[in-house]
Amino acid sequence: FLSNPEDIGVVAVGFSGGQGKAGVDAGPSALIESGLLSQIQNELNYKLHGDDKVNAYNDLVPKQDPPYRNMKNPGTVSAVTQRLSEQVYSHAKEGRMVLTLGGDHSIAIGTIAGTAKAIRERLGRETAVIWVDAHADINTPETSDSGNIHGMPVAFATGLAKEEKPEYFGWLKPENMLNVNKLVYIGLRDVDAGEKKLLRENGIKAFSMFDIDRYGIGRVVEMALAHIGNDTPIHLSFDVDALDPMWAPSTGTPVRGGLTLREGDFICESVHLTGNLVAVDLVEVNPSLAVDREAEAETIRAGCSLVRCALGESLL
Ligand code: Z70
Ligand code: MN
Ligand code: MN
Ligand code: MN
Repeated sequence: FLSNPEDIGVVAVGFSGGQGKAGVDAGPSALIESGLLSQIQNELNYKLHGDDKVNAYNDLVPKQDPPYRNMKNPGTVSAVTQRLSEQVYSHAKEGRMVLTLGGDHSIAIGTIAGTAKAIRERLGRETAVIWVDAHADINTPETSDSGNIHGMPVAFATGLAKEEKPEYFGWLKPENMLNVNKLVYIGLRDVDAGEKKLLRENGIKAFSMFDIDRYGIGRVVEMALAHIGNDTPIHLSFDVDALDPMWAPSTGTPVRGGLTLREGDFICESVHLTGNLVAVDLVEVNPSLAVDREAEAETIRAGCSLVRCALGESLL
C-alpha cells in the first residue's frame, strides 16, 4: 500500500463557486448525514482524521471578484483551492489516504495540488490521476465558453493553463503539478471542441463511453491502469455525473448515456485493488436539483457506494 491502509483524512468542501448553480455546496453534508463517514469508520474499519465539519471557506471569499481571463469567481476559487491543497497535503504527507467530498469539480485543482506535492516529498514519485467524468474539465480560460472554473481544473492541474498572479492560481508550483502522461479519463461523452483539440495535441489517454461499449468496463479499466503503470500512486477524481442520470440525477450537468452504478463501482473497486490509491474526490452531488426526494436519495446513495467501493467495501 502506498498509504497506510487503515488511516484516512477526510475533507468536506461545501463549495459551489466553480459553476453557477446553487446547492452543490450541500453535497458533503448530504453524504455525511446519510452515514458515509460512520460506514467508513465502523464497517470498513478506517481510522478517520480531520473532522466531519463541512468547510465553507467564507473567510476566503473576496469582497469583489470580477471575471479575469474570462473566469467567473477567479479569486474565490483560487483562494479556496489553495487552502484545500494545504489541507489535503497535510493528510497525505502523514501517509493517510485522503477523501475529499465536494462541492463542484473546481476543487480538484486543490486536491491534486496537495497530493502531487505530498507524494513527491514522501515517496519521490509522480501521482497519476484517474478522472471519471462525463466531461473532460480541461478547458483553459481561453477555450471555455462558460467561464465556469469547474470546466477547467485539469488544465490548471497539468499546467496547460498558466497564470503568474498568485491570487489567480499563480500559487500552483511545479511540485503541485500533474504530468499529462499520468492522466487518464474514463466515461467521457460531453467534450467541447477546444477540449478535444487539447486532448489530441497532448496525447492524453481517454476512454469515452464509446470505448466502454466497445471493450467493456473490465478491459477499459485494465487499459487505463496499464497506461499509468504498475505501482504508481493514484488519485481518483470521480464526478458523479459520470454515472447515467438514471443513477445520479441530482447533479448540475446530467448527460444521458453514462455509466451504470455497477460500472462506476467497478472502477472504484479496481482502483482499490491496486493498493496504490492515495486520494479520492467525489464531487458534483447537488441535492437541491432532484425532481423529488427519491431522486435526491438515489444520487446520494450512489455517491456513498462509489466511495465505499474505492475504500474496499465490496471485495471479499
Ligand atoms: C463545459 C464547460 C462541466 C461539469 C459541466 C462543462 C463542464 N465543458 N463539468 N459539468 N461537472 O463549462 O467548460
Ligand atoms: Mn462532469
Ligand atoms: Mn467534472
Ligand atoms: Mn482493502
